[in-house]
Amino acid sequence: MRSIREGGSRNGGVRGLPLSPTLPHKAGGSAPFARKNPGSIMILFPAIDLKNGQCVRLEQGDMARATVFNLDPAAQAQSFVAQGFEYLHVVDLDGAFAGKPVNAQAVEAMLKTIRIPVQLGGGIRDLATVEAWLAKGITRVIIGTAAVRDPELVKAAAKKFPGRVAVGLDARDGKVAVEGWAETSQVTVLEIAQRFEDAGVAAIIFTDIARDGLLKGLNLDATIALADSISIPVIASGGLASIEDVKAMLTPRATKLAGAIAGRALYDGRLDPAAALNLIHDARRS
Ligand code: AMZ
Repeated sequence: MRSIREGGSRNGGVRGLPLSPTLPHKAGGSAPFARKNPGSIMILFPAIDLKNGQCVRLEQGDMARATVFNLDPAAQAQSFVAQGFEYLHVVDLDGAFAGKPVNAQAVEAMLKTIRIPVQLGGGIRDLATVEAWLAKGITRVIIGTAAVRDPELVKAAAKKFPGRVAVGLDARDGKVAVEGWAETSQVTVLEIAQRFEDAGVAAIIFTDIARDGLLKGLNLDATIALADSISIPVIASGGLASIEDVKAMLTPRATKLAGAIAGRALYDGRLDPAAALNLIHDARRS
């Protein structure tokens, strides 16, 4: 078990928009995609995964199956902003394997370039690293491995930085994978998620590893089942393939979900950002 180190208490600059996926939302409405949960809105997060300072997509989290999509992550981030996205999802893949930040330079370059909120995961395993990223302008940190191995870290961080700590739970055969998904733990997603019910965690980002990077469609059934079992907002990740996934996210059965992460579908051009964001904005207005 890792020890929790106390760092400085500087509170980082919050970049404009939503700290948590639960934003004020106009209640009511009867459009086909109306969301009945007045406490949440759907956010579509474009993903930037960093490997060797470059922007890549993996297949099922396998570093040997990486496609480089952009040599310049800051330019990629800027392009997502220009497309109208509101909140960026960034993973330091080398960091997730190393257990500490590795692509910090690329992340900092992104933070200097864009002004929308950024959530960042990968290698965030102690309080000092949480604090350092929040101080640098990351809006919300994502904790994966340490949520399994060192749950007290998540609790301490969420207490100290309310609304700014998310938990990343990545499932392989129902069990949570850790250390860059190189290891599979013996615990289920629900078991881990329940540990944090009262901890003030902003969101659970649930990834179905079997689908990740393979454009198989989101695993909405499992994601909704998780969201129905806990009160923490849940964000769906892994496999988002087309506008059909976005539509499904906006149907009444998915109202509890707080968002979805889009990766390869955006890079491959299979998901038109304007069409996706229009649907989401229409749903918010309804
Ligand atoms: O694709 C992978 N192999 C991978 C990945 N995308 N491994 C970890 N991660 C992401 C998780 C989470 O956002 O989805 O890294 C974050 C967790 O990192 P850590 O270091 O806290 O376990």
